[in-house]
Amino acid sequence: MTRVITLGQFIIEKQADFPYAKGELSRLLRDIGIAAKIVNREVNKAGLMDILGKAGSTNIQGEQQQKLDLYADQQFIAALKSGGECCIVASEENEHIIRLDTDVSKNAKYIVAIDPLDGSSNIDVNVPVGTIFSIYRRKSNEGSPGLKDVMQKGTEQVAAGYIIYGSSTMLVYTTGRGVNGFTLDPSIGEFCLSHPNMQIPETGTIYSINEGNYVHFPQSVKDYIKYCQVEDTQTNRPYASRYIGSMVADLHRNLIKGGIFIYPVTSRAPSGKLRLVYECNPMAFLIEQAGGRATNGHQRILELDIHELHQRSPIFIGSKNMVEKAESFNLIQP
Ligand code: AHM
Ligand code: MG
Repeated sequence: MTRVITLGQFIIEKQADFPYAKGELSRLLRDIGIAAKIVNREVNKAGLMDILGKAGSTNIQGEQQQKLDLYADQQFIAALKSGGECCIVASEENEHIIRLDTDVSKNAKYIVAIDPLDGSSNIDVNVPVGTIFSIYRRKSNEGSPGLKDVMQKGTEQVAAGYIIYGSSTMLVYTTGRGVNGFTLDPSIGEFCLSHPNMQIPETGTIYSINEGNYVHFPQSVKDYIKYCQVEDTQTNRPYASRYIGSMVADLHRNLIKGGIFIYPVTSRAPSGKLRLVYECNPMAFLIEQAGGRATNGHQRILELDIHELHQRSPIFIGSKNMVEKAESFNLIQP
């Protein structure tokens, strides 16, 4: 009989990879897994519940929040607070960092950046949404931790991952030693290892970009799209165009099947749309760990300087060969 490995067991077993670790990171990942199950329960019920719909408030990005955004935000923050391993949470839904100053958490070693419910505009049409998380080690040993602890380059991440609330719910994460995926078995309420050592194909046949914005794209991006659409049997072109509009779902598919996901600068979004801290860095870390590549067109996402918490960046991410090809199109320097 095949042995089922739960997320909890896997985390404990992998702790041996970090000989000096005291288990804090493992507990932090476990806390995220627990909050994910609670959020999953609510997302699954979304069609049934009065909770569905706009909360009426507007987040820092000027976008209207849905009630489930707020719910997910609260659940993750509460889980991190009670877990005691995280001293600061930066959330896409909150303008400022949140200091967790309980007696245990204020001395904790880790910082968590989170997009609690990415793609939430898709909830009311039953399209997959996701949570994206990123974990950093606190830099300041003395005094209270602050913004500088959060604004570390993506290369400093110690772990990152996402949860996809889709036709099944999965948690996929990396601690810098490969990528592993776990599927939630609702009958036992556990995430079970289903996708060990995930590798993104070096090349693929899918390109994912919101082509509705075509007129707003720089010429270089238009040229790359044209390249994807031209017939060429050697490179399996034309590629298939697949765009869900939910970054986690689009990247999850491309991670498994091979492909490129692009959110470029546009004339309406001159810095791109996606946020470096909450979306680009964690996904870049994970995709690189799976053998892929992530750039802003010129520079590795993980090496970009962070000037402000909610900073945006263009992104070209996915199969290594496809991202390299896109970069050869003389993309606009952001
Ligand atoms: P959100 O964080 O407000 O949910 O926005 C992020 C989402 C991503 O999941 C997705 O890739 C992108 O926005 C889609 O944007 P667009 O509708 O402009 O294509
Ligand atoms: Mg988001």
